[in-house]
Amino acid sequence: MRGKFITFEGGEGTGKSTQAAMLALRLEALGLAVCLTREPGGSPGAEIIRHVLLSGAAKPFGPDVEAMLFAAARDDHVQCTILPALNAGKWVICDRFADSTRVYQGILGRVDRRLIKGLERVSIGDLVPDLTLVLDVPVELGLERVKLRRGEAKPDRFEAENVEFHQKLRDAYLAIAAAEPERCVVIDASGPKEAVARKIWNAVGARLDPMTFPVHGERRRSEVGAS
Ligand code: T5A
Repeated sequence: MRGKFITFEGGEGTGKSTQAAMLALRLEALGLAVCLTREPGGSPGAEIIRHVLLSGAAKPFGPDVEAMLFAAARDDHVQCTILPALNAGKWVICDRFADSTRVYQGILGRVDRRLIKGLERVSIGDLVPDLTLVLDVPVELGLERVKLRRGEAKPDRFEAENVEFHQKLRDAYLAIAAAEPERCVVIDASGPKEAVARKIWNAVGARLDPMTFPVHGERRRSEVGAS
């Protein structure tokens, strides 16, 4: 049986990486096989492109080229990591996916919609997430969290943009979620980590019902509790 594909989306510091890891643990506790991955990156080739993008080395070439590089990374990631895992029956949890290109390059970078669509067609084909969790926090809170975590280190290519950029980012994600309610759930991620994790678990349960997914390992549903 094909696995399930869950993506986490949202602006900087909304807690995507934290919550993706917490969800992975919770699914594993049910005995499910999980592949936790991220973009840009998630495969050896894509991790090399990640470095080029986040260092800012590609910025002088403009948003069109950045969009092409994100798509090239995604193509490698889909072929080498995501599809093999789904075909093996794993639950794939991906920290950012195609919505990030739609928002950062398409809406913020003003890359032509036809180019974004064409790149999606080439890089993901008909692969659509079963569920996209859009983590939402006020911009100032997200940036504060990122700043706290960064300490004295330099902000990356996108963290360095101004507050207006991040507000547009937030609005764009909410617009995608409103346009595709069958795929997306918006999660208010401004509370403590555990409270956010509970909201996510409820959304995953309501949409994908992991408790009924066949378990191939030794642990059975009755053994893991359902708190
Ligand atoms: N990008 C990516 C594009 O432009 N186009 C694309 O197609 C793709 C795929 C990726 C960058 O690339 C851009 C978008 C990004 O700018 P990244 O380094 O992978 O860069 O960074 P992000 O994905 O933006 O992730 P961040 O690490 O900035 O934010 P997260 O993952 O949302 O947040 P997280 O979990 O790392 O948490 C940040 C800090 O907050 C704390 C955490 O402990 C951590 O210190 N935290 C909380 N604190 C209090 N309460 C909570 N509920 C908290 N949750 C987390």
